Amino acid sequence: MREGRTREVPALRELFRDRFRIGAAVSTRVLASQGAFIAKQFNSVTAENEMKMAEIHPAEDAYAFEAADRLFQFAETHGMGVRGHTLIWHNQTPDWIFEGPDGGPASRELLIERMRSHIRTVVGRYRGRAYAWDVVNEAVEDKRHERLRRSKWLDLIGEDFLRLAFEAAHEADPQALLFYNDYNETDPVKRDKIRALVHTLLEQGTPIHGIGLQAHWNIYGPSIDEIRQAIEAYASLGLRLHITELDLSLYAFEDRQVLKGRAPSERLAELQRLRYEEIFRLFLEYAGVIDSVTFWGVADDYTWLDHFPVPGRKNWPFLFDEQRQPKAAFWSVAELAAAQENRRG
Ligand code: HAH
Repeated sequence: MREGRTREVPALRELFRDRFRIGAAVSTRVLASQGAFIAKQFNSVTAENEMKMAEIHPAEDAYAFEAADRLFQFAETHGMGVRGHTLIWHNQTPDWIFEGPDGGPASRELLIERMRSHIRTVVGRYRGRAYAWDVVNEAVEDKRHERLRRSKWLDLIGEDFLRLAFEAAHEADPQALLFYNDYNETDPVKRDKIRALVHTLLEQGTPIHGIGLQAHWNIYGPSIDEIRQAIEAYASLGLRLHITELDLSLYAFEDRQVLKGRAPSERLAELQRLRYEEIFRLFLEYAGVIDSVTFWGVADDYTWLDHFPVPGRKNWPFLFDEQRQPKAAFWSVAELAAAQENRRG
């Protein structure tokens, strides 16, 4: 397979059909303008923001389901699955849920009841239609010597907020696969904390079925060896793995240089191609435990990385360029999938 304008562009969803779903994080805006492209390339979608609690449940007695309804509708029209993201998180969560009737913090009982009610309502509405949910997002602390991230969920409910959230989700949709999702998931110290947390949840009989590796990586790291060790560590719990938010930044994490508006240099593009190739080779090797690989966006015209962690730092993290044309990295990944498919016969 060679780069070229005349050659027909294969679909990722077909190339990986027998191995894992290929997903993209989207908004209803992106669906409206790029729907045909997304439906051709991907067979899973995730709402980048529109199903987060602050958006879907802005006030105690108000839900805003329109965007999520449209996402499910789009997915079903095009034979795609939906990964629900996310139920319980410390970010993009509305203040009202943590506030008591007297203006002080909500009591443990009240917060548990609100959490259950949120999960029952959202998961229940799409019962049988989301193949997986990120039930709890990013509850593990990055600092080496602390285990759980401090958050209002932890402060007001205590550690069992995680188990309670998974139980509520399981009740609302017994078919859905329930995930714990986190970033810096290949860092050995955080990896072991994530594994220990999920192990404890399993020991308590919590209905948890998988671990989501966000995979916000860059062209310099993490190494394939670190990624492999994380996959092995999580899979050894007997759980399914989803790659939930893949993007490959062209910068080291907090690099302050800005390649403003210009296309990346050939050197960076080539590094990115090589990284995508080795990463997908590894995913294919672990296709027995990885069920789904979702990119945190569609193409280089829009990515959250343009604003994070360095505001105004344009990034090009995907397999498709700003015109949605396949990049060299796309062709390498496609070639890899096709070659393995041939070998398998
Ligand atoms: C993710 N956090 C979230 O899960 C997702 O919902 C959001 O749209 C973007 C990224 C990642 C993250 C990070 O990589 C570093 C620090 C904080 C959060």
